[in-house]
Amino acid sequence: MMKILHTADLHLSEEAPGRWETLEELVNLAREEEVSTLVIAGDLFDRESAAEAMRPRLREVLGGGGFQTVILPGNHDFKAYSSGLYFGDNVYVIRDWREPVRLGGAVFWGLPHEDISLGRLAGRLREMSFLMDPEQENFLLFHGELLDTFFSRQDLGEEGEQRYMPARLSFFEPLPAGYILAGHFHSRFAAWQAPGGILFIYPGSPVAVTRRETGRRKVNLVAPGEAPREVTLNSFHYEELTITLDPFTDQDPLAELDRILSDLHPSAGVLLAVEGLFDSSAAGMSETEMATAIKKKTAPVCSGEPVLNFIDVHHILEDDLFKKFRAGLEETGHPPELKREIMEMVIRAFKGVKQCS
Ligand SMILES: [Mn+2]
Repeated sequence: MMKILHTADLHLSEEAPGRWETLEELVNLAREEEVSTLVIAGDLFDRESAAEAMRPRLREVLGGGGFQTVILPGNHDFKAYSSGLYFGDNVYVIRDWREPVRLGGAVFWGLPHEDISLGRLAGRLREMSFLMDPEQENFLLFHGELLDTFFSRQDLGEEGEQRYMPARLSFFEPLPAGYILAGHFHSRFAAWQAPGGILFIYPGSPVAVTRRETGRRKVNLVAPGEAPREVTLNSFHYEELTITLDPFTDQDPLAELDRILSDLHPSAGVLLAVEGLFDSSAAGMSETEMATAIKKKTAPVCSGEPVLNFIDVHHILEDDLFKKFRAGLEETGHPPELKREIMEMVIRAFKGVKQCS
């Protein structure tokens, strides 16, 4: 079997230079791993105009790689391939489901963009199974929604409410193919065994396109005699980070923030939220000063403004009635965690009373 690097949903766009860098990272990886084929299972471009602008550079990057590239048109970029444009030497576009790309010993089939219903797709795959030679090494490139496994629309990119090429795992059963190399599902690397033993793999987007694409991005490496392997990339991705301030510990919230930020991957775009309770007297800074300090510290790594939900409760902590209650609570034999939970509850109750009065 040949060695294949499989990705999808790069959504190349002139406005997002990080995605082009990711293409270069993928090409370098393909070279290092000495793969024979790079498979791009749909949505290489965010839209047609990106293909128009980037095609010359693309020819250079893909053409000089020492491997072949097979591209499947997806729902975002199918128009870019309609007029026989030249994408480079060793770059093949699947334009018809009846006409596979044959490279070395492998046969790459695909379902290019089409508005097709669930029922018609099942029939189409059955027809395709008759065209495939079981003696050959068949791969199917698929860009669409796998209905059995979708947890939410959030797992796609920016797709609105429309279903794109919906399929069920059982539809692939008749195909004499080893792998379905898929795209359209952005959120993460995911693989399933379809009935009949065929492996269906979504590599997830190799670079974050929407804020829902959190965590390091992956690409799929299919090598002879091995299970498909997810390889982690260094590309741009979002990281959700929630910090809960706690007025009952001695830790300095800003030092804690420094520690967390230093552990982040350099390509992460942080989606930060700060919540919890805060004692401005102990910290020696007001709520506004704390908010400003957090914003300043996180500005270089944050994608957008942080969500700041923390509140200063120093006036409650210094209230005589609260102090009395706290002393009483300390004397109970409750475990520390329960004590804290009770204390927080009481602070929130005090806050309510103060706000009403
Ligand atoms: Mn798509």
